[in-house]
Amino acid sequence: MQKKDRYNVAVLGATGAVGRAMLETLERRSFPVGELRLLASPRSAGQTLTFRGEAYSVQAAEEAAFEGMDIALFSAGAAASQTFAPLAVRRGAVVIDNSSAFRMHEDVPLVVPEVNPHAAALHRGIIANPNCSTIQLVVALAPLVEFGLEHVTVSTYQAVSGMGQKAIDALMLETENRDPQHTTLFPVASQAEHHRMAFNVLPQCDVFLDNDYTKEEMKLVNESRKILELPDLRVSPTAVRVPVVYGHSEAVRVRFSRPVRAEEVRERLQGAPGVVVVDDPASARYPHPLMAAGTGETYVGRIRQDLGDDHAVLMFVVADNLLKGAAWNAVQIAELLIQG
Ligand code: NAP
Ligand code: 3JN
Repeated sequence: MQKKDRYNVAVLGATGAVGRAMLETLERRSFPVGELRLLASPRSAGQTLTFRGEAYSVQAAEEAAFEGMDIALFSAGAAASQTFAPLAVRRGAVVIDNSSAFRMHEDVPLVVPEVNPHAAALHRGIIANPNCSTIQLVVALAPLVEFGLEHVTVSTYQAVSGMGQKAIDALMLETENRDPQHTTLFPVASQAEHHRMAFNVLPQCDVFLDNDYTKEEMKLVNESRKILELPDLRVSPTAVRVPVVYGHSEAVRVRFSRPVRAEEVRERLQGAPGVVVVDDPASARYPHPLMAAGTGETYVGRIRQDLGDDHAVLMFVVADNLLKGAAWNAVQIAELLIQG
């Protein structure tokens, strides 16, 4: 991208959970924003959002809104991305897309800056941001590739904020409701029906596919392989929703092609980009969602040997799904672009 003092930025989905986190992240990073355009559906047109103490009016998304924009940060779902990304590119913007719309397209880089920053330079107008569960998984796995990654078994514990602002509001209402069976229904495009989230654990994130895995589980498989450039990596996922507001957790078993000690894994992860090792069980120091919430790091702990297999190590991986899992990763990509 051509070097400038300031870059014009459009945020599509600005009124949503991820969009708002993007604005906060741009502000926190002092990103050199010139003109800022906040876009959403026509429902939000005229609504006001604040950026660097200034009020901005939200506009309904349309092609002309991308004219003159250098960077367009998208978080309005896959359908809106399919519609607007080609239009934004046509108007000259580079799109950093948080949806699944283009992630597996061969000519679209899927980027986690700590893992494959080189891929960003190969873009043809669109760069995809991976799924939140995938991002924190690959941040923790990438430093271990040199040990010969063979098979990753991962169970997620995903916060409800992964389903958007309406899901957060619904969890709050359910938690306050005295009827233990009460379910607050909210519209989620991907979920035809859902159960009460408060005081519950649901082995479903996104819709089920013909192979009995959920779409979220298959994102973990396919996106991890693409980012790590390991097309044959075996990944066995289970994605689970828990009544946590911010922060996805993952119990991960990694099997290597040779014997690897837990201590080797701990040493390799210490100081790895974007990773914070928190692993002192005797003092109850291990990662948990409240530790990660509001931060951009990926926390790894409970690193221990598989009792039955000297090729395998277990660990617990936690990150803020709206920051490292979405907004911060997207802004990191934008920072890569402007660094040239
Ligand atoms: P959300 O809180 O429900 O917000 C959705 C946003 O998209 C709102 O600003 C909404 O505008 C806007 N929108 C919806 N349909 C639109 C349309 N047709 N045209 C223009 N704007 C439209 O959801 P969220 O949690 O922020 O997530 C939004 C999307 O980001 C998800 O669908 C997903 O694709 C992606 N996401 C990715 C990750 C990740 O893993 N990297 C994590 C979470 C989300 P209104 O307010 O006007 O309705
Ligand atoms: O459920 C979660 O915790 C993460 C959800 C991500 C999500 C939600 C709706 C649509 C996505 C995504 O990023 O994969 C999508 C989508 O774009 O398909």
